[in-house]
Amino acid sequence: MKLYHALCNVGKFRTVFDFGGRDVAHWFPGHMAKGLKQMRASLKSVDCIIEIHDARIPFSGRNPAFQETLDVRPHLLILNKMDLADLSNQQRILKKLEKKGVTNVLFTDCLKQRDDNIKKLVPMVVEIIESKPRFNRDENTNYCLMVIGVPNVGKSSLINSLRRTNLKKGRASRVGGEPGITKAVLTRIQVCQRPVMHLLDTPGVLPPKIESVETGMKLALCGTILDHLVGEDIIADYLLYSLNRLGMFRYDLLNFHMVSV
Ligand SMILES: Nc1nc2c(ncn2[C@@H]2O[C@H](COP(=O)(O)OP(=O)(O)OP(=O)(O)O)[C@@H](O)[C@H]2O)c(=O)[nH]1
Ligand SMILES: [Mg+2]
Repeated sequence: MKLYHALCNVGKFRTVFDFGGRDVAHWFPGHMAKGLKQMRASLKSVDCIIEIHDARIPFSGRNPAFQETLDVRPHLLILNKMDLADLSNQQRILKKLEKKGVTNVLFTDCLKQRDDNIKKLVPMVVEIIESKPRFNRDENTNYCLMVIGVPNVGKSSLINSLRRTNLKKGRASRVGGEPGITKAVLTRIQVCQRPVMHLLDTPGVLPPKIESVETGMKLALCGTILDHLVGEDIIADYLLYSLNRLGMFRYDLLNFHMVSV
């Protein structure tokens, strides 16, 4: 119904979105705390954290718990699904992230058969790790990385893409269109032979306290929260509101761009 009203009002676009006093608490299942605990327990053997986030929302919805609890290791931020994002102002995104202290950033498309940026990952990670002391693990020449991020951003796809690119090997981790495909911290999966590099896949973990309903809505639009928990109609209405606000009236192009958020 709301969507119908919004469509009838084209020309009088809303400047604010009415979230109707929604409470985001129930969008975030309790099992995610368990996932974070498992990650912390596996940290000892980890040389570098690879945090993946959706390139369409580079400034919203990253889990602050990752920074707080896992920040003891060097960090690389991957902005994945770049094929769905408007990256005409990539430099502005990088500058803004740098101001927030995020200096190691790589844009990727894990579905692409040959993504040049995926090829850059191993050398970039080696450089990041070697620029810091290796926590009593200097004698070990193998690298172990942990892949973290909110649900459905492509953590398992990245692992498969790295295996395809570096080892010419098939899938090792299950991928799916819905959040919550990976359920537990998995065993080590090899992704490179020279140097020997393993990754730990992890379940997606949403922030326990989301900063605002709007951020929650952006996360929902990117498929990180199951649609029915939020409500399909309000997600569609928020998408319409966002497209109108950005002056994008090709509603058939459901490839929304929210790079400034
Ligand atoms: N367009 C596009 N889709 C992608 C990309 N990477 C992954 N996907 C899709 O995103 C969905 C989620 O991918 P997964 O690899 O299962 O994501 P995940 O982060 O491991 O998800 P959870 O284990 O549920 O937390 C799948 O439908 C993938 O095919 C990408 O670069 N571009
Ligand atoms: Mg997964």
